[in-house]
Amino acid sequence: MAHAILIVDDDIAIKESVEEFLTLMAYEVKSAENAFQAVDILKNFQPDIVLTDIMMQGMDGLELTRLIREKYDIDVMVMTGYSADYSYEEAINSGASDFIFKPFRFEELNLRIKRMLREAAFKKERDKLLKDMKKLAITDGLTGLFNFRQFFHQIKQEVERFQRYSRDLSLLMLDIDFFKKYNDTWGHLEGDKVLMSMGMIISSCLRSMDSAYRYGGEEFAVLLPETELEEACLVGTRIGANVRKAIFTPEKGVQTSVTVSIGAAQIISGEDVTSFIKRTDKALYRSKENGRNRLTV
Ligand code: GH3
Ligand code: MG
Ligand code: MG
Ligand code: MG
Repeated sequence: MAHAILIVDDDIAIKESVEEFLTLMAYEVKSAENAFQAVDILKNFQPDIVLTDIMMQGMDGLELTRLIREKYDIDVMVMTGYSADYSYEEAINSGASDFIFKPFRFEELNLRIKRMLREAAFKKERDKLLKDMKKLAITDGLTGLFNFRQFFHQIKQEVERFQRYSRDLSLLMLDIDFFKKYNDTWGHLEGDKVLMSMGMIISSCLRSMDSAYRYGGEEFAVLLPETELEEACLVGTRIGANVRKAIFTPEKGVQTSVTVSIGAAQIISGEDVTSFIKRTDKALYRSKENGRNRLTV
């Protein structure tokens, strides 16, 4: 798709000649005779680049540049005559990406535009990569839940909130029952499918503030901010019931299911992250001891 450029210049001769040249270079071109007109056009049309004159009646090009950079992710190149008082520094400080002196050769303008487009594409790719990597760093690859690292990051923050503002905080720890046997019977890959489903089941039971983590191999944690123990137990019970209901088909003709043991706890005053986790883990251990497939506080 053609890149789009908006030209803003109150000198009609310049505006038209630049417009003609850039159209010839296969850009999609629009033009405005002043900054107000440009602002109006930008409401419905966002080009890749705005090429603006500086000295214009009413609103000058630097003000227009600031306005564009505030509102849109559009690169701006400013054009100005040698005799004008505006400096390169002023233009850059206003948010312009580049600066060109009039009169310029079209060849130079085109090279500068191409460089801006290249840099914009590179920046876009870099930003996306950074965003993907940030997500990857906190996500468990198998279940799509948050990972162990993120669990500690988040629980530390929540416990701090509790210590400072006494906000309620509850925690669930879950461990699949006899999962080693499931793997031994149906194979590790089938076990992985159960873990993936666990991710979906747990997520589907959460409220908007809650967050779920793969704590370890087949162990999960759910953080429930602003939640008292009783409410946390309801969430946990719902997860346990939905796990029981899920049907797995590890082999043709075979239908099976799994159960999960859950420990629940609400943070109490004076407790730190470690003891809060330990206490929840103990509740989970009691669920295991008392026959599994249950929730214990
Ligand atoms: P229980 O918890 O009821 O006491 O019994 P269990 O058999 O589940 O015991 P435990 O929690 O100690 O077992 C963990 C098992 O989970 C061991 C391993 O085979 C399995 N496991 C851990 N991580 C993964 C994984 O990423 N994929 C698969 N398929 N299995 C895993
Ligand atoms: Mg002018
Ligand atoms: Mg385990
Ligand atoms: Mg287990």
